[in-house]
Formats: sequence, structure tokens, C-alpha cells
Amino acid sequence: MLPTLNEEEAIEELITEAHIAGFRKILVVDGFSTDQTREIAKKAGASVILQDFGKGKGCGVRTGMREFLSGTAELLCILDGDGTNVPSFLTALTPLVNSGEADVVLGSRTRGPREKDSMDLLTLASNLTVSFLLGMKFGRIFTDVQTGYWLLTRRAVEEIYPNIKSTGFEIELELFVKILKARLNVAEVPVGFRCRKGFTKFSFALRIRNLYYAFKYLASY
Ligand SMILES: Nc1nc2c(ncn2[C@@H]2O[C@H](COP(=O)(O)OP(=O)(O)O)[C@@H](O)[C@H]2O)c(=O)[nH]1
Ligand SMILES: [Mg+2]
Repeated sequence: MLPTLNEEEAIEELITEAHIAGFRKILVVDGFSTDQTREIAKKAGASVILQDFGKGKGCGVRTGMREFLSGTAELLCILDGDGTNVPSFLTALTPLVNSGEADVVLGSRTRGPREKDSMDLLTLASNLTVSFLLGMKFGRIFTDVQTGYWLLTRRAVEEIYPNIKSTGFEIELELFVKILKARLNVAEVPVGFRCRKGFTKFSFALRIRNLYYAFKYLASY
């Protein structure tokens, strides 16, 4: 699943990469882009749906999870649709779930090879800090809980989907805490991270909003 909002510069190449990496079904869940994202994604061979529940990335991810649950696939992969995430890193992780070692795999961008200037120092520091503090709540060390790279088994999606309420960028924080609270087996593996195409939708105001959620989850779990 690729959540998208105005990603016409990135989406075609990303879908091609995902096909090459071996993804069988590519679902773009679009947040009412005003550019050519949906048209380009369809032409590139993806299934494209519009998100429900309202505005924001969280609504997109929830719509994608619901769509996944209505089908028969065993594994759900989530990747950002902006060209920063490299699909082949996720397909390389499937043995971890196929062997039963993990129900959920997170791709850690802070531990993996990062293209120069793909993540500024402040974002890197805040990702590491929030990950460390939230991980400690569950007695584990994590390095990138706000990652866009997720691999989930059907069992994991079935378990957490009914409890996921996020509308915006706090979705990753919520996925993380609910997955750990459900005592699913979680593995974290380094993944590559590239410079974005187009422009970020994670504005300063939305960053502050996410900080609020980080404190909220730190206080309540
Ligand atoms: N479906 C959907 N996707 C969104 C929305 N907002 C952002 N995204 C996607 O979520 C991913 C992460 O957003 P991005 O702008 O790259 O944030 P950043 O990675 O934190 O800078 C990208 O693939 C965006 O296109 C939204 O409202 N709906
Ligand atoms: Mg991004």
C-alpha cells in the first residue's frame, strides 16, 4: 500500500520499482490529490482508491488496511509514496515473517543507508529520541518508530485495525504502540532512505501536532 497526496513526481518510478521488487498487488490510497497522481499510478499498473474517514495520512493508511482485510493476501506492506522508500528493502524482509519470526517488521531509516540530505539532523534526532523513549515503555530499543516502512501479517492487521483511530501523521506512533501493546512479535531492520521528490506534506504545524501525540503516547502507555 502506498498512501499518496500529490506525488505525481514520484509515483510512476516507485510503482515500477515495486513491480521489479516482486510486489504482486500495488494499492495506491490517495488523499484526494489535486495533481496527476491517481492517473499516473493507474497507468503504471497500480490499483487506485480514494481514502475514507476524512483528511490526512492516517485516514489513507486505515482505508488501505480495510481494503487489505477485505482481500485474501497474507502480507501487507506499507511504503511512503514520495520516492524516499525503496521497495526492494521490504521484499527482502519477507523471510522474517514467512518463517514466523515476526508478525510485524519496521524498517529503520536511522540505522540504514541514507542518501545525503534525505533526513535533516533535527528530524533524525527527534526520530531517535521518540523511538528510544517509546521503545523503553515496552522494554525494547527501537530507532525509527515513525518510519513509513511497515510489513504486517494478516493476523497483525486483524488484531490492530479495529483500534486504530489516527487521521494524520500520528498514524505511525499509534501503529507502533498498539502493535506492541497487542504483544505481536516485532522486528526492526535497517532500510535505505532517499531524498524526496516533490514537496513534504509534513508541515511545521503538523510536526507540532505530532509532538503532542508523541507526548500523549509516552504519558499513556
Ligand atoms: N493518502 C494520503 N497520503 C498522504 C496524506 N498526506 C501525506 N500523505 C503521504 O504520506 C507519505 C509521507 O508524507 P510526506 O509528505 O513525505 O511526509 P514526511 O515523509 O514526513 O516528509 C507520502 O507518501 C505522502 O504522499 C494524506 O492526507 N492522505
Ligand atoms: Mg516523506
